[in-house]
Amino acid sequence: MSNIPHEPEFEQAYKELASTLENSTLFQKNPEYRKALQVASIPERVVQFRVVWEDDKGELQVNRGYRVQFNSALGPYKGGLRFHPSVNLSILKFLGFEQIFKNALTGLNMGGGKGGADFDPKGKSDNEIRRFCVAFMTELCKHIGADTDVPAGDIGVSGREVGYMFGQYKKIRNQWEGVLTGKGGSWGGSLIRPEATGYGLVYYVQHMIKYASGGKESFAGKRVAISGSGNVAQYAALKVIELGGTVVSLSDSKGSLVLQGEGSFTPEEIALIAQLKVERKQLSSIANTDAFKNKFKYLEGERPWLHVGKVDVALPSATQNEVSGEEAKGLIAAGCKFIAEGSNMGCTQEAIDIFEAHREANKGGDAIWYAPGKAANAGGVAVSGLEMAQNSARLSWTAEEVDEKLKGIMESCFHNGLETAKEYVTPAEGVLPSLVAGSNIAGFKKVAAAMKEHGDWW
Ligand code: NDP
Ligand code: 8G0
Repeated sequence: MSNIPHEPEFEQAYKELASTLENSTLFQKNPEYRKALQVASIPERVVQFRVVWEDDKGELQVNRGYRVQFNSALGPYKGGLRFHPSVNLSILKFLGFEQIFKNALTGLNMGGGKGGADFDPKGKSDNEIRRFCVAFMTELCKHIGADTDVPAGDIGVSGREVGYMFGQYKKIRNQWEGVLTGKGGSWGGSLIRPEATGYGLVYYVQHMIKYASGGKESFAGKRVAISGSGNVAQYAALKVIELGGTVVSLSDSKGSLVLQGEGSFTPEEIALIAQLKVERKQLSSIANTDAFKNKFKYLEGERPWLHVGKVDVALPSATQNEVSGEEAKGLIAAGCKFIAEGSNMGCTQEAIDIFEAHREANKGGDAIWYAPGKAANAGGVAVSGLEMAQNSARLSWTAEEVDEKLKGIMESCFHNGLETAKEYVTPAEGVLPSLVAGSNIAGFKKVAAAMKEHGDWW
């Protein structure tokens, strides 16, 4: 690429994908795909706008709003909206870029996009959040639609915000349509959508464990370190517990809660944390209560990875670049065998390189296996795709039906990555296939082929 503006997160995501394609036989077999990558790395369209709203004191506030419409080869642009003070074009471009290939891996007809605003929901009243959502959608509604671009939540945007935005879309466009996913259950939302990313992540890791152990092991008895305490982390933790595993950590942007001694986070403790997060509070506010202080250590300003003791599985589920190279080494030293990203780009490139090297270094003993977010966390957007399908058909499936479809999609995400890696990266004897390379190649090939048939490149 030439003349790239300074977009560190986007460059990181681009290089991670491009390097795995370069190091495979893909470009030898299909040299013309280099052109496709060049074209696909520029968004089809980026919408940027101002969002002016009034705070509770009656004062004017202004934020930056965005929607990156990255690729529509496989379907309408699809991807979440993030409200966080760190939001900028580099972050949304990296998220939109990842989304293209992730959505391809789900096997559903969705293109890739991402949006959001540099608005900080923390410290805002419910009324301020509602006014912000209304102001944000007043502009965004001109650029989206059920067959054009279908946003959803992400960090800082939950069902409550999706509701306010849906209402404003409907008022202005005078159309009730499946323009957003993650809607409320009584007005078009799919059952299992709130659970889908966390559950899907654990379903995916079940396949990793089963494959790596030759069918002998499962989550039962495994110690699992999780970061984050939002939507993805909460439901990943609940599913791990349901499957007989032990959850030893959760965290937020201010610090980590780490289990001391035996036991696990319980569903009741996770429910308490979920309520806290609805109120936009920090884990620090419960760390010193009787219910938590004897069982968990609160580590202010720390991520959990170097404090969790012996673990088998690590599930980064908070935000990008939340596992450093040092932390990757620490996790390996602590016995961690499976790392799967609930968050997007949860691992730094240094961490990925270390995990991937150990996949090859440990030929004789237990290998370490890393799953990238674009495969492991695809369950969320997959169920969003199922929500779109239900809205179009004007019907709703039961929780069991959606959960079964989610399990099937996660299984095929896993096997697609695995088999594609075997096909395009010659594996050394006894070495686990690279799920990063396989997932990137599988997602990219599908998108590149559709783009070619549309005349997007030739
Ligand atoms: P939530 O807003 O529900 O939770 C985010 C969690 O991560 C909170 O615990 C938050 O802490 C923490 N966090 C956010 N930003 C930072 C930061 N800069 N540093 C440290 N901690 C941070 O978001 P989700 O659970 O929905 O999203 C988590 C990750 O999963 C994101 O990377 C998202 O893109 C990804 N993802 C989400 C999907 C979904 O369906 N929701 C689907 C696929 C991926 P605090 O409470 O202190 O802000
Ligand atoms: O449902 C969605 O479109 C969605 C929402 C939040 C995150 C993601 C993702 O895949 O990263 C998708």
